[in-house]
Amino acid sequence: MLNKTIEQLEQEFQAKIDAEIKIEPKDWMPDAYRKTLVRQISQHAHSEVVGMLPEGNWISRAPSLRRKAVLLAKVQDEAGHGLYLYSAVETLGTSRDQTIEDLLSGKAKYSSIFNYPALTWADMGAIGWLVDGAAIMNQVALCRASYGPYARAMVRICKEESFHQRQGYEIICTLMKGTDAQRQMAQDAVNRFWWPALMMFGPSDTDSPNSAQSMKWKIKRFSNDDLRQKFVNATVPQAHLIGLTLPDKDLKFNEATGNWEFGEMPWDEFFNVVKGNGPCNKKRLRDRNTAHDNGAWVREAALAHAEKRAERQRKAS
Ligand code: FAQ
Repeated sequence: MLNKTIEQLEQEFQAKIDAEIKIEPKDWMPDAYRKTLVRQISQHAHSEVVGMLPEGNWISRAPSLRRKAVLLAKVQDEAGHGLYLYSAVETLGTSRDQTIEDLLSGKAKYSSIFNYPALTWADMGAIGWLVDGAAIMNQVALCRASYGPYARAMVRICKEESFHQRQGYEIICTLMKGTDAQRQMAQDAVNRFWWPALMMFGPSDTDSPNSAQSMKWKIKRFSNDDLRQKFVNATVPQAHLIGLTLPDKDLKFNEATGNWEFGEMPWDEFFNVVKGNGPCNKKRLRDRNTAHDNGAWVREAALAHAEKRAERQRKAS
C-alpha cells in the first residue's frame, strides 16, 4: 500500500465498491468517504436517541397495559438502534464521547421529524405508521450500504422498524374503528404528521449536496425524491383503506406512471426546522441534556465496576 499513489488507492477503492465488496473498518478509504459516513451515521444515531423523547412522553399515558408494554419495548428498541449506530461510528475512528458531545452542544443534526410535538395518543399511531414507515423505506436500502458495519447494523434495525410500523398502523386502525372522537383524533394526527414525514427524506434531489457522491460510493442507493415517492405510493392506499384522508389537495394517482403525485413540499418549513427553529428543537436539546446529566451516575458506576473487574483479573493472572 505504501508504494501506491492516492489515485491508485482511490481507483481500487471505487472498484471494490462497484463490485459490491463491503468496505471494512481497517480497509483504506478516502477521507471524504470516512467523513460522510461519520456525518450520516452519527446524525442517524442521534435521530434514534432524540426520537425516543416524543414517544417516551406517552409511556405513562398509554391507554392500556398492553399498549404501555408495546410502546415501552419500541422506545427501548430505538435506544438499541442508537447504540448499534454509535458503535458503527466508532469503527471510523471517532470517539463516542465526541459524537455525543456534538449532539448535546447542538452542533450535530438529527432528523427534522423529532422537532414536532406528540400531542395525543393518536400521535403514537401516526409516528409508528408514518415516521417508522418513512424510516424503513430509507433504511432497507441502507442494508446494502457499502460500509460493512453500517449495513450490518441496518439489517437488524430494519427488522425492528418493521414491527414499529405495524404497531403504529394497528393503533391508527383501532382508532378508525372507534368513536367519532377517536376517528377525529387519528385524522388530526395524520394531518399533522404527513408533511413532516415526507420531509424526513431530505431536500429535493436538486438541493441535496451530498447525494451524488453518496450514490457513487453506494452509501445511498436511491435519491431522496425516489424514496419519498416510493413512500407516498406505499402509504396512500393504506390511508384510504381505513377511511383517512391525507392533507394534500393535489394528491392524485397517475395511471401512466403508477405514482401518487403529491403537492408542493413545504420547503421553507423544512429548512427552518433543520436550522433549529422547529416547534420543539430547543426543548428536545434541553431534555436530552437533562437525561444525559441524570445518567452521569450510571456511567460512573459502570466505569467503577469495569475497573474493579479489570483489577481482579490483573491480580488473578
Ligand atoms: N432532518 O445532501 P442531503 C428514525 C440534512 S431514523 C434534518 O440530502 P444526505 C427511526 C443533511 O443531513 C430517522 N436534516 O443529505 C425512528 C444534510 O446536512 P449536512 C433518521 C436533514 O445525508 C422512528 C443536508 O440536510 N434516518 O426515524 C434531513 O445525503 C421513530 C443536505 O441533505 C436517517 O438518518 C432531515 N430530515 O441525505 C426513531 C437515515 N434531511 O450534514 C424514533 C440515514 C437532510 O450536509 C422513533 N440518513 N438533512 O449539514 C440518510 O439516509 C440521509 O442522511 C438523508 C439525507 C436521506 C436523511
